[in-house]
Amino acid sequence: MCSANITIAMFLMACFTIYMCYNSTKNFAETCLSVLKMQNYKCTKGEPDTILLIWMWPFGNSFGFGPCSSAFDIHGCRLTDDRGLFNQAHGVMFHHRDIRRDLSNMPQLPRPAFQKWVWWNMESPSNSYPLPLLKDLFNLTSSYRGDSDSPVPYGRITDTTEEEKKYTIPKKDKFVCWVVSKFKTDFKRSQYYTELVKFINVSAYGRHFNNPINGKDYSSLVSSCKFYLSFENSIHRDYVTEKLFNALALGAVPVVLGPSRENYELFIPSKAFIHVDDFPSPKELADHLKLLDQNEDLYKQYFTWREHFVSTETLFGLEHACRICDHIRRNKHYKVVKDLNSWFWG
Ligand SMILES: *[C@@H]1O[C@H](CO)[C@@H](O)[C@H](O)[C@H]1NC(C)=O
Ligand SMILES: *[C@@H]1O[C@H](CO)[C@@H](O)[C@H](O)[C@H]1NC(C)=O
Ligand SMILES: CC(=O)N[C@H]1CO[C@H](CO)[C@@H](O)[C@@H]1O
Repeated sequence: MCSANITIAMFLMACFTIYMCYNSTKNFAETCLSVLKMQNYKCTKGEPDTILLIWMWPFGNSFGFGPCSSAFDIHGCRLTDDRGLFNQAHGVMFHHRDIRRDLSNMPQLPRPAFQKWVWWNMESPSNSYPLPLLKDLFNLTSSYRGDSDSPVPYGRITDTTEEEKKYTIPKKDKFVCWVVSKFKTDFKRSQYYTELVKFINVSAYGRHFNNPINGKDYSSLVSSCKFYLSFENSIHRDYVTEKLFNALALGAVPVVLGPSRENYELFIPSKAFIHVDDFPSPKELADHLKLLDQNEDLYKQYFTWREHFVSTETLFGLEHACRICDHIRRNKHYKVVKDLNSWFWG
């Protein structure tokens, strides 16, 4: 919806003013026409909303359609899961992990020429599988990858408000913590952890350690740790998940294992985290953590970024839908994703 009402009101006032103030021989309508010419104003009623159809809910879970306008300042988007709107939809979103191998749950109707199909995936290549039939099907991509048409990282570092600048590091009664659900011995993170605990004690939680932690205790637990092992389950470019952004938001210094330090620095300030690759071996990392544990001033340096920024988590689902809808609205040109599989899994 454009600000059409305000524009029309201003337009009529301009007509009226000119009509009254100048001894014009023209009638009111003619005066208006000349104002239109003067303004070169296209009197459109406002562009119709861009319709984005969510063909399948991610993992079957509805995330609820909040308005894109209040959450992301994105206007002119209408999100729907009503398949009856297929022929009108400007974009249709398909969640990769919910697509059947034989595509039997994809639309069987002919696709309108203007419609763009969006491939949507937040899982890493290791946690999702390429489907051969998806090769030349999509027009746009929505994922955590920075080179997606509509990239949505798992979290963001944003400016603080004046209120948020007053920050105190939460009280600590734990040294290094880790919460993990999947502990597979072939995961790099499991191997690193096994070495690390030879040199330091880690407070470990989760199913694998028979020490489950429920959702509501998670935040206070992480806040009470000096360091948090933000270890990714698989190593891929830009695959930097909520394990990192949560630790930053909750005031534990993240020790990361994932893509390169350089890659992390595209997302968060270089001095906000410790990378396992900063050290030749787990022993040296352990020594550094022990040093920081003893030296409050050194430890505090990992929080200087916090004077200027905060860490915020992505609203899974809604943010993807709103951002891709906005992208479709702004980019009307023809576009195809040539070889999805070699781009994402190659
Ligand atoms: C872990 O903590 C226990 C009890 O405080 C201590 O005896 C042990 O030496 C610690 N282990 C390491 C590797 O620091
Ligand atoms: C979208 O991609 C498909 C498959 O590559 C293509 O046939 C179609 O014309 C494209 N549509 C638009 C609007 O770009
Ligand atoms: C401002 C304006 O339009 N003035 C016009 C008023 O009417 C006389 C006579 O028709 C014109 O000569 C002026 O230009």
